[in-house]
Amino acid sequence: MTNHTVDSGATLRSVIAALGGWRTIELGQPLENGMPCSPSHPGFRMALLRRHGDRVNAQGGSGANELIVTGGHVGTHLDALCHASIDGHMYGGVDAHAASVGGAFTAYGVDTVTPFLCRGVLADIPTLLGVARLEPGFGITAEHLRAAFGDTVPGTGEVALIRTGWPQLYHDPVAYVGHETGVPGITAEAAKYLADTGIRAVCSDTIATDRILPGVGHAALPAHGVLLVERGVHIMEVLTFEELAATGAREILYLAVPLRITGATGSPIRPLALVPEAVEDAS
Ligand code: UVW
Repeated sequence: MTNHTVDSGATLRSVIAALGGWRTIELGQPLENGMPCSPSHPGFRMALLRRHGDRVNAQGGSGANELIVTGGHVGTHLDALCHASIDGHMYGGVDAHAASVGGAFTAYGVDTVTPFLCRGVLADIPTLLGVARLEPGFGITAEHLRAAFGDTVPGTGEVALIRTGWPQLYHDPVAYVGHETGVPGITAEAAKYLADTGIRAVCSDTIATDRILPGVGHAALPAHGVLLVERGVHIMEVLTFEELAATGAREILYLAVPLRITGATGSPIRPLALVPEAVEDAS
């Protein structure tokens, strides 16, 4: 064993020991039949194909397994840059049609997205405005974001977590999706402000990140165009920041990993926040 290996091991143990005093908070929603799903995407289904006892071996053992069917943008997920185009072009001017010939994107697919292990900063807009959750169709502006971040603006390679309080409606898929009734979200101007900070991703607790105006539906998503197509900033959706907000923590260690689905436009993720216990105690 070399000295380098010994030092690495010691460093690793001290990092792990330090994180041992930290609390892990789930930022994603469970995947289950009947959960909210955007009208633009196929839903999620899980069916047990084999139950215990369906096939039993000579030793009395049996295995159970399931079939899972899902869209890439269903539940808590990440949008790869190839998910959106404007006038036939994706981020960097790539021809969207040419990049998808063959049934999988050859540019900016979700398999090219490396894991997120970085600082995340929460913009808690309901707390800023003194409400439980934002109104349907409410537009979060750059001014709201500046006020919510204060002196903890996220920076290059980091992620911004935008809280609307909308997961309070997650049990009601029609209200949560808000196709007719609307959903709060960021404006295109707010998306430009976020991209200007240098962040790698915007994480939202709604199904579309963009605001959905009542009566307008999910057809127009201008912040998607700014982030994915013009600025190369990923989007993660259907997160929840309710538990995190209650701790009082505004800066976290953010962890999320998309699946390496070759040439896909999106992937389920399981995002986590790590916060020091001291922050939790302070809330
Ligand atoms: C919606 O806009 C509903 O989701 P996505 O951005 O993944 O298409």
